[in-house]
Formats: sequence, C-alpha cells, structure tokens
Amino acid sequence: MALVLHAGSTNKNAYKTLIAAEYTGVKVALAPNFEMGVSNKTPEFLKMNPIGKVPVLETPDGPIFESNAIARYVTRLKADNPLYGLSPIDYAHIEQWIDFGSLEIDANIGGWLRPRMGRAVYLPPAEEAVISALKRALGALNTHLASNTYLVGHCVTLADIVMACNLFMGFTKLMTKSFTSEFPHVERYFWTMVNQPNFKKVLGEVKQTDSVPAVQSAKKPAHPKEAAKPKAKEEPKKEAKKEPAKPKTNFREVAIKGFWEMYDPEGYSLWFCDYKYNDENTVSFVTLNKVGGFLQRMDLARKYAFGKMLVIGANPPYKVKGLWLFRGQEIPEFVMQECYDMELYEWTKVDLSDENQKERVNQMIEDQEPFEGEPLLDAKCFK
Ligand SMILES: N[C@@H](CCC(=O)N[C@@H](CS)C(=O)NCC(=O)O)C(=O)O
Repeated sequence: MALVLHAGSTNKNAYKTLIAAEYTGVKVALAPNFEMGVSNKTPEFLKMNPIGKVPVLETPDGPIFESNAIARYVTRLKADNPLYGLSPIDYAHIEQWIDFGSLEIDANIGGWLRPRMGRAVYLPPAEEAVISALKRALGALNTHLASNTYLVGHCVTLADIVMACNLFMGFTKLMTKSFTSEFPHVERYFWTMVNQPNFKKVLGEVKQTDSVPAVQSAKKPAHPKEAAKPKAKEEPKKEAKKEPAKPKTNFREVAIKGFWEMYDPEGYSLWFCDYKYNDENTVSFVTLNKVGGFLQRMDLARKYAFGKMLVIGANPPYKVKGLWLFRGQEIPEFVMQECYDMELYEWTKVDLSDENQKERVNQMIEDQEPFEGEPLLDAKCFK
C-alpha cells in the first residue's frame, strides 16, 4: 500500500519526498483530488497538521508534517540507505546541506518570490536584501560544487534532493540565465540533478525561467508613482513632489490628450534622457536617491522645464530614463552648466513626426507598466 502524501502535484516540498521515494523504492502516492486552500483547511487535515500547511504524509504510525522530516522518514524506511550517507560525518554533512538548502537558499528564494506573487508586501529594499543573501548562499554553494559533483560523497544523497528541489523554485520562477551564470557550478549541478532519471520521473522536463515575474499590483504597497500633469505652456510651480497615482482609466484620453493640445512645439522642445552608467545602479534606494538628487538640482530650471524620470527593472542594475520638456528648442545652456547630472545622461530630442517616439512620450507621462518590457521601480515627476 502506498503512503499518502497530501499536497498539490506541483509542490516542490512534496517533490523532495517523491524523489526520495523513487530512490528508496517506497511507494508514495499523492492524495487524490487534493485542492490547495480547501483540502488543507478541513478539520481532518488540521488534525494531521495544526498549521494547515502541506505537505503532510500519512503513515501507519500517524501523520508527519514538515517536508524535510517527511523526506527523512521515507529515506530511513530502507536500512543503510545510501541517500543518508555511509558514515557519521557523511550523515552530518547531509544534515548540514539540508539545513543550508532550507535556511539559506529556500528562505531567500521564498522571500523574493512571495511578494512578487502578491503573497506578501513588496518592498524594494527588502527584495534587495533577500537577493543579496541568496547570492551569498549561491556563492558559497558554487565554491563547494567547484570541486564536488554532489554535495556529500560520490553519489546522490538526500541533501542533493532537498537542495535541487529548493533550487527548482529559483530556476523555474526567478533566476534567469543571466542571474545564474554568475554561479556556473550551481548551474551544472542543478541541471545534472534534475536530469537524473529518478528526478525526471517526478519533475519532468525542467525549463529555466526567462524573466522575473512582475510584482502583482494588488498587494503592492503605497509606492506612489506620480501622475504627470501636462504643463506645456504654464509656468511650472514647484520642485519635484509626489502625488498619488491617478487611476489609469481615461488618463490617456484626458491628460495625455490635454498635454498634446496644450503643447506648443515652437516654444518648447521635448527630450529623452538615458542614464549613461546604468551598470552602476545595483542598489535600488541608491538609484532612487540619485534620481531624487537630480530632480532637486534641477530646481534652478523649474521655470523652464517639466520632467518625468523612470527607474526601470525588476532587478538590478536598474535603468534610469526620462522625458523632459524645456522652454526653447535647445536644452537651456545654464542648465547644462549648472546641473552636473546633465552630462551623466544621453540627451535625444524627441522627433514628433515619429509616431513611435510620440507613443514613448505618452508611455513615460503615463508611467506605463511594463515600460519597454520591464516593471517600474519608481516614477518621479518634476514640475
Ligand atoms: N516548512 C514547511 C513549509 C510548508 C509550506 O509553506 N507549505 C505551503 C505550500 S508550499 C502551504 O501549505 N501554504 C498554505 C498556507 O500557508 O496556508 C515544509 O517544508 O513543509
């Protein structure tokens, strides 16, 4: 009789047990008709796991929760299982890597993924902290794997199963090739593991994600991006100031149409700016401060300019791009001379006869997201 594992069929924590069961020759079957959020909230389920989380394994001796504990149990059903190492020191190292995989890898992948899926509050500095902790852990793992095919000894152990299942979430949901290429031994290790026949039976064909999911807006915290107000012929009033985002409905209809109606192409010119050193924008709040500083220094031009600055990207390095309206056909000379930030940007005059450029202006005014295929970290308005 198969042991029954309560979990959805795509749960990476359940994969740990299913793969260990393949290696061990133990029969484990997923509970039929399991429905996440329903089956695990029933009184019967809560008797097996009072926190109501999956996976849970039913055994003849009672239920077990916590995926690592379940995988250990299944592994120990076979005496002298090589998955558990051949000596006390191997055993200790297997436990070491199981803990490392759970606490240093999985916890940070989860801390990165949950806010992006709308399951926790998204805060850019918090995301940076988990990505940086994850990179630190992957760096250490990479160093170990530079001279080891497996985590412990010379064959697959439970440590590899747990580690690969934890990495699975990262590789399939968050860590693009450009992210993982910094850790070539981890890449080699992951692909070797998931292509082992016993892994493949459970995981099927694994494909690396080619993008980081955009933050689900429902739970995005107050992170107001300013709605631009067209000011073509008016005197701009104040320095950069935050306003709550306006609903996008009819924004294009009303505000953007209004902008073009008021825009005086003889008296003003529009310019795109592109930060020349985006590679340096590796820390979100430093990048945001840099843009904030630029807007403050542009205070001297507030009678002559209106601007919109976008900080773009799901991950560092962030791109900084902007749109500026200056009085006259050229960027005023004194702005070029007085505001040193100006030379940090590439300036391109908007060609209004080009519909694509005009559309890009609209998108920048509107804080369109995704912008050029990427989410916005922030949008700042100068007026
Ligand atoms: N440390 C637990 C984590 C279990 C866990 O977080 N399970 C998630 C699904 S992967 C869950 O059941 N969430 C439902 C809930 O939070 O109510 C383990 O490894 O089993």
